[in-house]
Amino acid sequence: MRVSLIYPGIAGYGFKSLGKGMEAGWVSHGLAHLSSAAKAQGFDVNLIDLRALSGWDEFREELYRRRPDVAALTMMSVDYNPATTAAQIIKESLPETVTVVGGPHPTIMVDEVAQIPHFDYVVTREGEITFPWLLGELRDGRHPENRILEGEMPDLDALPFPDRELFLNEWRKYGYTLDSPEVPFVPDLPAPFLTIIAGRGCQYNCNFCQPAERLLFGRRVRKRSPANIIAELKLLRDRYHFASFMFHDDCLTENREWVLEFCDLYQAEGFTQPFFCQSRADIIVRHEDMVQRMAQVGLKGYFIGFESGNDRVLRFLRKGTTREKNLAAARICRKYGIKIWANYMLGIPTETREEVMDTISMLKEIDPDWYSPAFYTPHPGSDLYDYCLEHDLSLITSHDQYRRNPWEIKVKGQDPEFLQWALKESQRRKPINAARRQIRYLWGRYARPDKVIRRLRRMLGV
Ligand code: B12
Ligand code: SF4
Repeated sequence: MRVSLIYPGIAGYGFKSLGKGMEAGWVSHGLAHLSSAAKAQGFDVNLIDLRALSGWDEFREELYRRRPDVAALTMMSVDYNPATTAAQIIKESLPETVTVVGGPHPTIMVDEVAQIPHFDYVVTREGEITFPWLLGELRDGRHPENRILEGEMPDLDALPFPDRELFLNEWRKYGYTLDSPEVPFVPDLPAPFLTIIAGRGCQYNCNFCQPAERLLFGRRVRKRSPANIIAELKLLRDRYHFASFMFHDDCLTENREWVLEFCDLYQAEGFTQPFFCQSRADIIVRHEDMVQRMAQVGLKGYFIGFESGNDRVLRFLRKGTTREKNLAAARICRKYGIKIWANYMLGIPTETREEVMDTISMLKEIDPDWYSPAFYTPHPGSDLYDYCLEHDLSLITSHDQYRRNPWEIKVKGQDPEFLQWALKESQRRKPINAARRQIRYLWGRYARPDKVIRRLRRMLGV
């Protein structure tokens, strides 16, 4: 039985976008896990990655070439249109092929997705147990009557490691002979670079995100054991000689003991590769010792959702932090040389101009290494999305608009000109900070003794 997994992630950069930044340079761990789970049960699995193709004609050609018995698609809300178009083309080209869809959007908006006739089966929640089961049923000629199947939670340590080669082999066919399994996104994470996931779920309750995470992964955070992560990292070290990596977990650091155990094992096994992960300001403030330990073993940067510099807005967002904690967390990061990727939002429902100005002033204090602003976007599955619908605030008319972009404001009642100004101003450093950074950059580039020695050696040929 031939199974084609289909990655529809072209909402951002479109077709022929492989290698362009995070969106088109990273594997989908969801599909990579489904692949290894299905292969473990003997199924023949391949991948069609829309990001590698030139357009829908080439997609049709790939379908005819592979003639899958089952085509399975993953879908975030933003992927709705390309995933639906792909399913329609599959049904037109190969009517016998059974189509299955799963992922965040089908889990959160199951009724909407179930209405699409091009999908034969909709799998909600996690797929590693249910998907191979469904394949087995289909192989044996049984077609489960229920089109909507609820996935089960697997024991994460018992799962085979995600099948990265599914993606990398496919990318190589299209000439992407990367010197890195995945695309690094900051100079602090050198190639070969890759991403990894240590667990699923999030115990926090931000209203612009939850309950989507709980719907997908359940109420409790489940983590792979540190030993299981280390075993995968060892395999990845042997196979790809990775020089850096990043954890994708929503919040790697919610469990201090887990983190400390991971750090001990990471060091004991001789790993020194730098890594990034997501954390939260309140956790950083609460567990400075953990931050220090992470920095000792290789942590180079945290993604932090500061979101706002105003306490009322932070309460409205149920963020569980305060402006003061945000600032304190940034100071702690600086103390241990950890770089800051600052996620924040502008144009949040109910937010006033003064409150936006608080976010701007907070960012000037934090002076992050990278600014990651977003105009607030109501994402299905979140309480704030429901609030926007109830108050008729959403300006979203197509699923494509769930994508973050710097030109489109997604909720009503905002002053676009002011928000565009705020977007720029929030990223303008204080002159003193800008000068300090410039000096540090020039020193690093031209005046570091090791670099000077290397340059001299190169010049002299010794
Ligand atoms: C890594 C990540 C990214 C990466 C994606 C890299 C990649 N190539 O996959 C990047 C940074 C590019 C990204 C971008 C965005 N992301 Co994102 N991302 C994540 C994150 C943190 C991890 C994804 C992951 O790998 N999870 C682990 C795997 C194992 O889980 P999974 O993919 O869900 O798959 C499991 C199940 O869903 C299911 N399943 C999935 N597919 C299928 C298919 C079938 C057939 C079956 C049976 C089952 C099944 O089985 C899988 C195994 O159990 C999640 C949050 C999270 N913790 O999952 C958010 C998340 C998926 N992202 C989200 C969002 C909103 C975005 C953005 C829209 C943000 C923005 N404003 O720009 C963009 C969209 C990018 C685009 N395509 O245009 C939301 C999606 C919400 C929604 N309603 O769709 C999430 C859930 C975060 C959140 N809580 O809000 N993201
Ligand atoms: S925004 Fe981040 S911390 Fe908040 S609930 Fe979602 S995943 Fe958790």
